[in-house]
Amino acid sequence: MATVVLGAQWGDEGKGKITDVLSEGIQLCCRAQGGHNAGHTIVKNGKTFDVHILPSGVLTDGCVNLIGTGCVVYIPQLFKEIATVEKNGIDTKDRVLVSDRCHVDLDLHTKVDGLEEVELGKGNIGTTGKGIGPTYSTKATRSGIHVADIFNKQLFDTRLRNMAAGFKKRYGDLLQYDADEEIKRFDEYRETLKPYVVNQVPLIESAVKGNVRMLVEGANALMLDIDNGTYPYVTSSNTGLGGVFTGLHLNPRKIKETIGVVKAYTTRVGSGPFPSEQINEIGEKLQQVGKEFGVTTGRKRRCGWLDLVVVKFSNSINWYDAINLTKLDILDDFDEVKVATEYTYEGSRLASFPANLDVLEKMEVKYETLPGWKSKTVGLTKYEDLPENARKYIEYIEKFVGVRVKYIGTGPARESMIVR
Ligand code: 2SA
Ligand code: GDP
Ligand code: MG
Repeated sequence: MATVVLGAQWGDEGKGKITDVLSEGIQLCCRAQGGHNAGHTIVKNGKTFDVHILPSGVLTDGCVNLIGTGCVVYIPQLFKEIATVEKNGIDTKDRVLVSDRCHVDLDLHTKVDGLEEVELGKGNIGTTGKGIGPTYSTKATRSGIHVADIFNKQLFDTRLRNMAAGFKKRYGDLLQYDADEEIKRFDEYRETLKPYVVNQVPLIESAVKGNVRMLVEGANALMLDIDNGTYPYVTSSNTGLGGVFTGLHLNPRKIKETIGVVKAYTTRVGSGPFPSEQINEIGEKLQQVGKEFGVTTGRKRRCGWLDLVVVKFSNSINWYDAINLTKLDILDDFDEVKVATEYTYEGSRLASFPANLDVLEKMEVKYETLPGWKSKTVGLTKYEDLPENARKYIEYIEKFVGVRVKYIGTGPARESMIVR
């Protein structure tokens, strides 16, 4: 049986923390999509770990971690993260697996990512610059490289050179890239990578048939989904429930619980629509108190009130069984808290989150104001111990979205969690 953890907003809701918490007793923790653009912070035994490509179950003894077929992998980052985890005394032997069908994110893709952003100028996406979009692009145009292809030198070298030649035609001298240098590095990876690579199909099939306890960790979040997010200001994979099935081919009837991770306010990194953004002292306070900096790029995250239209929209796509409300403690010192509950455009209420960027720009956002609680919730572990107004806030969310708030985060540490 599998538990699925998915981001319900624009990412950085705290998926890493809940994945780590739930990974106790889990036999297989999987990533289904995305690459090292993700940044998942886990605070365990007083130590802070940031993982980007490794699943967050890597810190849990006995838990095997799979980077699934739907992911794109930048091999140097994989080795770097394994080394960091090992240096902290965590044994990863036989506990990290990479699907041989994952696409390889090359230095070439990183360079192209940068060039695409420069070309977009003011209208840039604000990517993490990790080559994610170009890697998914070459996958879709069938000029990409599988992890499996790494082990056939002639095939790998030819495909890499062809890909580089294609981009060279497109960008000319703007593309400063040395194919020989990257090929040389892969000559070294070929042997070191081998023990990690698996054919995922029989692995997942036997895990499903054997009722192995599985946990799936979503990366990025629903509003960054290539199909359902704020296109084109999205990442290049399916970050919602759909991506779990293409990336991991689980049996859908074996999903025990889908958990939507919802931050108690909203953040976004990169460009694009953000209806409840507060470009004022409220936004600054959320940014500072919430320590909202990108884990991968160090960029300041944009901040605003919780947008329940967004959460409801993401629930319509991901079908959450439960919500993990995170970072409730960051709202401890507000006299009042607002939640966005409705969008109106040209005088009419919009039934759902709109696709059209023009509508998103012109529409009005309506807020409900709730009283703050002005007392510390940091580290609380019992629902009854929360101040009444904090409970009212949670119950308001629950009622609005129609999904039970089962887990509540009250601090970065894994212990700072209320389970209802
Ligand atoms: P990309 O690099 O092609 O995936 O960028 C496309 C958009 O997706 C956003 N994106 C993210 N948003 C939030 N968190 C992410 N991970 C890092 C973190 C981000 C960071 O955990 O903090 O360090 O800046 C992430 N990854 C991609 C990105 O901002 C673009 O809007
Ligand atoms: P992810 O990308 O969804 O895994 O989220 P990130 O790790 O990028 O960002 C979430 C940040 O909030 C991390 O620094 C976490 O340590 C921190 N965090 C998670 N849950 C809580 C919480 O309940 N309270 C506080 N104060 N911090 C939290
Ligand atoms: Mg993150």
